[in-house]
Amino acid sequence: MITMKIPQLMQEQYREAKKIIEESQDIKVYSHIDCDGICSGAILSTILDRQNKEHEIEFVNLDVLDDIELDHELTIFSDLGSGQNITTNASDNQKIIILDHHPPLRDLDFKDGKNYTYLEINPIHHGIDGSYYVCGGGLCYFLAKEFGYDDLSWIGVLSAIGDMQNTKTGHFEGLNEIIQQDAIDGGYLELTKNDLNIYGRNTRPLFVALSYFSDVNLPITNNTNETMAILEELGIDEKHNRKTLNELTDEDKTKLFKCLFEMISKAVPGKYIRYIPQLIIGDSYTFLNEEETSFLRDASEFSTAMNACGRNHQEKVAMEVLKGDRFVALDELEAVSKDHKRNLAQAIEKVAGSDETNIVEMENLQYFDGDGIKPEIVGTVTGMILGYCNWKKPIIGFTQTDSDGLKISLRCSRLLSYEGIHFGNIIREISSKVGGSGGGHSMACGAYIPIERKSEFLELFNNELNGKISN
Ligand SMILES: [Mn+2]
Repeated sequence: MITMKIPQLMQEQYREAKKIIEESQDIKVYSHIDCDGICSGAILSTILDRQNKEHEIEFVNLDVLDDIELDHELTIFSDLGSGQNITTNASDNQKIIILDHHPPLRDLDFKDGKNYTYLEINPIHHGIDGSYYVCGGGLCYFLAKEFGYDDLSWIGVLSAIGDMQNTKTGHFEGLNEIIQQDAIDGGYLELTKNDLNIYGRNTRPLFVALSYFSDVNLPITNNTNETMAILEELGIDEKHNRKTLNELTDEDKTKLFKCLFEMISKAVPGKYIRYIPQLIIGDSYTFLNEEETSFLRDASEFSTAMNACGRNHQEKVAMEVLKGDRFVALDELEAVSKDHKRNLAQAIEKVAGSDETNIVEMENLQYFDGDGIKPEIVGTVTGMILGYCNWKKPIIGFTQTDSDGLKISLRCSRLLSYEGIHFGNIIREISSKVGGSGGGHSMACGAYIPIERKSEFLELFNNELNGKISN
């Protein structure tokens, strides 16, 4: 049941945004480089196409936005802008629209004495949580809906998956529920409640998919011999037909659930047992307009491909796929994803492949030096390294940026975040103490700091976690 509605004031903002767009000719869109930002850009671009509006889209990192020059009649910022000083160079008669779900710098009634149009749509201004209730793509979808383009709802769903809006409960809440319902009603989305939640349901053989389980170190983690043995034992894939999760009957799924539940119960301290169902059960999302065996069919896999493009500066390829190109752009997307996977595998091999361990364990955390790993992929690599180390502690990856700074990525088992540790907040605090900046989600976050303050950062971080990590 849908319990949240778009607040009236926010709805009025959408009407205003529609009017501003209709009255503008020369339009520029800035959007973020991740899945959410790419979905946002694709929705906006589709609206503008359908309205016959000339427009330019640029996918950017947050750091290029501060004091940005505005060269167009209307500049739209999506999935970013609320937290950056984008108004510094705004001149009279220019127009700005922001659709962002990150903490805003400016109030709802922001005015700076100049005479330009400023419209910021941010759920936080309306008391709506921007981490779990709506993200950038969702905000853009509601604008599309204002124009009557409900058919873009599925992209709103994809953005929310990419933004991990459902991680706390395994399903969508708040305004995300409205988007999900629109996509179901339109026939674009099939929602399977409380499905087995294992990544790669359409494209990975189950014995491979299971081996990537890394929230807890299990006998099956990174061990396909073990996963094959288990599937055989359960009678799910006795002949090694390389079944995918999607091909399993409900009965088989129940068997597998029980098996995983038991296995995890044996591996975790008692206090975590109540969180186990959340680790393996969640709603799954199928895009009905995609081919059955395509990696675009499952929302999680689709979002991975979007992120792969972002990490490799191919956001436009991703956007064209979202806008409907299933030929040229889709081929390019597959090539980007393939390259991306190879780069990740090489990086993992470098960190976790050899006998000598590159992972250094401190009292409350562990880290590795990812020298040579591109800053764009160090986060993904860090997440994958989790399967090779102590899951009870967060893992931190370091790599150097082009500008001689240090990029930090942190990942941890979802169990740590279910227990209430918010690493995004902790990393924001600690990185600012050493002259950097950071933030993010409770279990996936990052920061940039000056390179010479690395050991200080580690020391402070380790101390901050005293009493919070069980050894
Ligand atoms: Mn976002």
